[in-house]
Amino acid sequence: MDIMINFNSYFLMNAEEVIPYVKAKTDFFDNEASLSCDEIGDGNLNYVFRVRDEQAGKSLIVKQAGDTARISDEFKLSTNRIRIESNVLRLEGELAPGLVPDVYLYDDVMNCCVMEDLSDHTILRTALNEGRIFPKLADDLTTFMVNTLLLTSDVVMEHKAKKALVQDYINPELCEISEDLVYSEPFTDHNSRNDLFPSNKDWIEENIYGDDQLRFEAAKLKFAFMTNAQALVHGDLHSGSVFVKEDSTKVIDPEFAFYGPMGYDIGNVIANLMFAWSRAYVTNADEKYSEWLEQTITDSVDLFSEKFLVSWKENVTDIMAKEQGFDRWYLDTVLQDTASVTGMEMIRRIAGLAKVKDLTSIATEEQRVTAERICLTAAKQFVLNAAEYKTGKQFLEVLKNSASSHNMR
Ligand code: SR1
Ligand code: MG
Repeated sequence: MDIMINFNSYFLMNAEEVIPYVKAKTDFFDNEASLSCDEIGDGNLNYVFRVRDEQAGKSLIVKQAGDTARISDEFKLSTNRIRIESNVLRLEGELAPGLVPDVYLYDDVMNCCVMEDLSDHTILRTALNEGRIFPKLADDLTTFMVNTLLLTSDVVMEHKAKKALVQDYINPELCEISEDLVYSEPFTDHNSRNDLFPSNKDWIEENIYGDDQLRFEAAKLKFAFMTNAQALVHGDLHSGSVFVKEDSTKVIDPEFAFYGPMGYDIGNVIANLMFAWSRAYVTNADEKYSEWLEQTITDSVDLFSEKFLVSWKENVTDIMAKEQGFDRWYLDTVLQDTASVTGMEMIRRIAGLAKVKDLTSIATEEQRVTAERICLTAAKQFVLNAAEYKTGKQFLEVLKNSASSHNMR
């Protein structure tokens, strides 16, 4: 029996309450449908419910934001992030059709986004940890990134319209999380929140906290992240923010979106593929899978560059951006940022608070120690020599050279 609730003022819902909510706020299901609901969220910030009408074979997702992060009450967060997520998903759906879920409703009272259920897809990180191959992944992700990044930048958009978007997507609290967790704490542990694998603690203290040059580069990158309002970035494009199935890729969770450096998204994609590769390397995964991962890493860089230059020709409007050679110069700066962020993301997921299962679920201590050191050694190269890496092959070489230097085979 449905419970009677008024949804005119905000409260955090449980699964039972989500059913009448969906009936009151959408006409997605038949009035008489018998619905079931489960909380399925495993992210760090929000509550995610799947509502199903089993008989009709229909389902949708309700995502609700609380005013603290799910991972810890320490993070006080405005529920404005769900507005950002809903609106950015809609915009990304226009710029990159078919590559994000459909949004059915944004509710600014209950701070909910009601959207398409993608339960026929799997979270990319889970699928990668199972050694599964997705032939379209690099193609889809590079299309998503070129379209959402270049088309929201000053070189394409009318400048006042772009500035209006910058204003619309000011996202101070979620940016602060990245400023702290990506750009500060992994180098200083000043908040004592870093969670180091005990067998790598001394190594990290010596090679990360103890590397003055690395810390100096990280400081420069922090302020570039905070001030370079280049494009509307997704802001958290790791492999937990991508749903996949054989012939489909969907990018989800753009609640960290803001105007920042394009390389922030591309670097996140590359770093998270590199976690998967490192896991595959130390666990002696199937060769076909490792080869596909290597191809996906190189393609993610090279297809991005190719598509970026094609889209530039078709879409750039700014008069000075049309100067000869400016496209390649601009792309090179994006690739440099990509290398830096690849390194920063790899460092923060090992030396910081928020971890990735690719590494934490490695079963043996020796394999995990090695995988973490492979990533960290490569990461330092990316941060310290970011301007050197312009092709997918060069990106991959850094990782493979690092693996050879920590050879455990
Ligand atoms: C407190 S949130 C921790 C991390 O989870 C999100 O997905 C972001 O990556 C953030 O840094
Ligand atoms: Mg997320």
